[in-house]
Amino acid sequence: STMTCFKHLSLLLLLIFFADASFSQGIPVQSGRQYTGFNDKWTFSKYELTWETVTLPHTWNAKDVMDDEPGYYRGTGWYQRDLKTSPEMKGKLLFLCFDGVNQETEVYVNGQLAGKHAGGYTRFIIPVTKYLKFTGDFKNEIKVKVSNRYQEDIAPLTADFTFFGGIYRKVGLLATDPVHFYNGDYGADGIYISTPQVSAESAQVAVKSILENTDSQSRKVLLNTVVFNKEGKLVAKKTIVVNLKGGEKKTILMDLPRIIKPELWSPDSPVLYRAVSSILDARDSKILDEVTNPIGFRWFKFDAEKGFFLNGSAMKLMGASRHQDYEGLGNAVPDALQIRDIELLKEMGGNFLRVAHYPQDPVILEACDRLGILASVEIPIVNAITESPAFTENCRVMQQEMIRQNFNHPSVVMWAYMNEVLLRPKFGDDKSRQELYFKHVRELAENLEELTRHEDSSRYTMMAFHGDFDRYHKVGLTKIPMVIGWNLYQGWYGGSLDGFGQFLDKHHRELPDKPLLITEFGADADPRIRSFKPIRFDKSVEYAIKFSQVYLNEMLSRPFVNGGMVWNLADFNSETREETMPHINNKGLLTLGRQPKDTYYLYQAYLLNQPFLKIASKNWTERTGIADSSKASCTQVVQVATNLKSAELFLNGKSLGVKESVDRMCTWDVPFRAGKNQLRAFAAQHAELSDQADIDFRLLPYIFSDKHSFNALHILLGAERYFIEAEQSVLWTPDQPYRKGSWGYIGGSAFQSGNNRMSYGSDKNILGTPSDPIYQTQQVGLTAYKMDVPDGYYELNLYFSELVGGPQKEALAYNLDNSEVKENAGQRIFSVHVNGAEFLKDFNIAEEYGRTKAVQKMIRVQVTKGKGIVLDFIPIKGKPVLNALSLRKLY
Ligand code: GCB
Repeated sequence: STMTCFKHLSLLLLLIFFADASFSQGIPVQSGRQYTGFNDKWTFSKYELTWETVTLPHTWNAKDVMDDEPGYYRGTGWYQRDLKTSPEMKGKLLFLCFDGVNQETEVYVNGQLAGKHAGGYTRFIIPVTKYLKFTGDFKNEIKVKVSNRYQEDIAPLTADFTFFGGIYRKVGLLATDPVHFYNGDYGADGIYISTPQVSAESAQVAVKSILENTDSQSRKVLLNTVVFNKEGKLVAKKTIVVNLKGGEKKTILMDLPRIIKPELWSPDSPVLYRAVSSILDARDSKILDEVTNPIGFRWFKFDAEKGFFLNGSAMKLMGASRHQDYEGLGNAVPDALQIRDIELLKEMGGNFLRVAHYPQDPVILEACDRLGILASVEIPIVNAITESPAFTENCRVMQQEMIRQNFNHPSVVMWAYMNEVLLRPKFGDDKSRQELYFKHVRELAENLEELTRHEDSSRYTMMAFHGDFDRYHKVGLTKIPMVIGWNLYQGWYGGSLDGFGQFLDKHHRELPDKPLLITEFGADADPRIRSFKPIRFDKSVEYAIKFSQVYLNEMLSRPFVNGGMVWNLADFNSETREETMPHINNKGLLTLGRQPKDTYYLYQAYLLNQPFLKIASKNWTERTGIADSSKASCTQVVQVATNLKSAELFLNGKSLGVKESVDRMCTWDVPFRAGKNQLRAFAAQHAELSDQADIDFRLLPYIFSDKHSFNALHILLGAERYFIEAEQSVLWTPDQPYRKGSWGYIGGSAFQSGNNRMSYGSDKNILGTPSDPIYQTQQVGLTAYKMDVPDGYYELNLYFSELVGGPQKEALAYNLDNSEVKENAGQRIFSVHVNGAEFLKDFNIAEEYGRTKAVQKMIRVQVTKGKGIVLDFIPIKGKPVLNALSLRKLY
């Protein structure tokens, strides 16, 4: 009826009214500066067809990096939002401030291009006033075009991390008066604070301020800088009168009165002062603009012989590098989670953050200032450069953005600009062309070095090199930066663990005047993989522990090593990686979702000053293993990480003895029983320190006729590693050669990839499963598999994957050993018989399923007359294989 129709109409109008009203709630106008969030009510579209509502930060790749397939969307995305003005806003200057957009941006206001930006990791500010309407419906359309495509003139060109696209950091709307601190200076806020002289007795503060008057009339203003101490007490103040002509921009340098006995800033006591800069109208003292910055009083020095000094005392810089992404979120990570990372670094005992490989969200350095973490920041020139004026110019702009935007952070002690730039030098097959390339790399380095020293003479410069000492030296790069950072992986990508200490000594011998930092070192640890025979590249947590102990010992014992940053604080996305966890680099001490691995506890034991004790493998709560012969228990190693001399471990209330710590670990052989096992660790001298873990142990029978309950077997063939499928609560055990009364393979050998120095089993991405390690190892050429199980009814699953051939893997740039991968992807055909009956006939995995695919075959088996289960593998072409096996007793 007309009545209901009218009702609907009014409801609709009401809705429109509310929707509209909420747009204008935006910016209440007041004098001076106002900075408000501009993150809600955006819509996003990839192809401008359908639009979805999004709140910033946002990335369009959060989901498509989580799939099994290689690649992710690298192209254009559009963002759109209304900006409602009001009559009172007229006369104000409005700016859109983007904290970070990856990586090319164009900002349109009411259809007109208002500004552009290149580079995904720095802040930029777009003035929008002149494109806005302050009449009519006051409605303005903001449209932002973003692209994360490959662009040869914008760094990074390639890197071991994923280039998530989108407006992935926050956006703010800045409103200022016509007289204001200039914000057209590379995204900075126009105020640069330095402390040219600091001691425990006194400190000097120098402030450079850039003021701008966009009015046509000249204005007389007061420029005021006030410094407050941490209690909020005024400790220094200076005011000068400034005359600004119409349209004038002026740079003012001022020295503040000396501050007597400043409280110094340090990791142990990160005391911050607060500098408030304001511009006041000289007539009525009305505040026209006001900006607050932190000050930390500290001085520091890097030394090639004695290491790093802060405020006159030696201090080894120990910490981590950090990437900015997070599980499920890509690079669009809320502030709280980012700040948490810095807290986790602090809780680990770290005092240094390498912000790598690019400047990160402003909250990161703010947190470093507050928590007392020293930092280096770098622009993302990674692996390679483009020899073009545009690339050089973009690098220079990024470097200036980085320095000016972060100039006032007391945490920052160095600026860096190239990471492993000679990792895979271009033109390897044309030596003279390559020489020219090297010359261009050197010139770019010199260019950025000079720029950096000119921009900021109070800090050090740094480049990070990979372990090819001679290459960097020959090209002339070792001379350029003030500090060299080495990224070293001896005992991981190549060489052996001793190589690390030898390398340190080589640098010390050959570059005795150049301070060095270890900017990277680390080994992958997939927390699902465990081993009691850890070896390089098995991805076990245990190998990473061993690796870390060696590296930490070597660095801590050499005073000339200024510091070391583990690679990496947390696991991170790297699309081109295809290892046990495809598309993820597992070198983090924390997982992608920031769960601590054992290595994190080890670092705590090395770095914390206060007494520390933790059961290192406390997160390995579901264990399995084969009973010690004729016993009702299985003995496995448990380690306790501690910085104390010794610790005592109890199993179900019974002491397993006091053990001395070796390399910050105490080690016990623990006889686990089936079911719950309670571990408690104590420190003799520190009764208050203890740790506890409840381990659920699934005991596998030594021989099936033992009385231990046996429900299921999950066996990885060709492997020495354990694999935990936590969601399914399935625990995989390494295989054994067949033993009478038990189980095991007969014949064959473990799979070795053509590229075996780089992988454990295969490092190919197995498609169709999140549990790649089940398929990445295999027994090749086995003739049989026997299980002497008791009579009963069983379900048997065989797991296969053709590991040879398959999609050509992009050579991993970090594989410094990578000998050409030559694979003989010939035919493989075999049959499998189960207790004499044909199960798989002429089985050709590659043909039926494709290569590197997860294949699972099930058969139910009746076992009678004590015959157990016998699988016969009958070769037809090539060698038979089996990757994994599981057996479940039904009845
Ligand atoms: C490096 C790179 C870093 C990689 C790391 C690795 O040397 O600088 O970007 O992620 O090695 O894990 O291989």
